[in-house]
Amino acid sequence: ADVRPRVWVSQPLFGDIVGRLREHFDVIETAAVGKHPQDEIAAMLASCDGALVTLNDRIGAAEIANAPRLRAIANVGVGYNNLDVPALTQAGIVVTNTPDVLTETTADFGFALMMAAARRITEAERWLRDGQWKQWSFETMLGGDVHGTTLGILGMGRIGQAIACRAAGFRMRVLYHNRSRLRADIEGTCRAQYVDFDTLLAQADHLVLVLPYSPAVHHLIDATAIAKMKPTATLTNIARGGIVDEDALADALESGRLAAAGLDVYEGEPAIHPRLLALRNVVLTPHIASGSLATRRAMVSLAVENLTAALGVGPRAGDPPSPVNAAALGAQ
Ligand code: 8YV
Repeated sequence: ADVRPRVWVSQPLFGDIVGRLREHFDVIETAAVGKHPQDEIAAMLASCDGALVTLNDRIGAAEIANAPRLRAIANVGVGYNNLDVPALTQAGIVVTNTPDVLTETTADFGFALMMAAARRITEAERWLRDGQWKQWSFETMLGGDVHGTTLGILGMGRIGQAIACRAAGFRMRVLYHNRSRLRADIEGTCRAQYVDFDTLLAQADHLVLVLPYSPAVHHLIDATAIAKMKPTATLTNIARGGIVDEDALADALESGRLAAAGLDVYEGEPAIHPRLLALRNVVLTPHIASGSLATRRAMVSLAVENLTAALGVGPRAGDPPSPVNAAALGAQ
């Protein structure tokens, strides 16, 4: 008798969407939310043909060493730095991610975080809730402007471009830096101008990080980079925490070398750098930039579609909508 392929879902996701997997697969859902010990991940993968994972799950050569049946890993998220893609490709395992469906929602949030940092929205609310608003005064919680200033976007992919489009409505000048320059027509649509990294740092009133994480960009925003920024500038990070040297950022925010920051991602998340926690001029959110209900559902839905197709069943058998390593796909 045919043995149904088995897939692992590494944490509870939307049950009605994940349930679609049961049409083709035996599904093992881990009930615990959060990071699993690496040996537990390896043990799960050992008996599975596919897995639906999140940024909590780090998977590389060690975790797949005893997983002979494993053919596909669908990451719920556009960023996949939790996965060692070269090692998985080597093993012929298809990796997929969830681009596009989260672009606009994530851009909304990046813009909101930048505005909250510039206009001190959460700091002001905290002050009010603390009962410190005794009387209206002209000089309460003065912030920096957003409209008419220069927005710097580091990483001009889909989300960066969506942020640039929003900036047009605020009559901002948009500068960007990216591994490669955009095509002229796309630059025109985004009304964004390409500059080198140092110029971006020097001219941005609000710098937003939206680049994918790789070891090459680890602590790209360090003390040296921050020293090139305007002391009135804000820094917003909706990419990955490891891009920013949090000690250097805390130094700059404490000393007034930088006006404010908006952070949705952290190097050791969910742990937060204690010096950042203690500062007033930083807005801190728990990695929720893609977190509208509709978008998170669309992400899981796309991941389910990817996993099903990558495992060779369903309407798109063999043709997952968003593969990361097309080479592994061809090899199957
Ligand atoms: C996800 C993200 O919530 O897409 C990404 O890269 O960081 C977030 O949208 C996260 O990846 C879930 O796994």
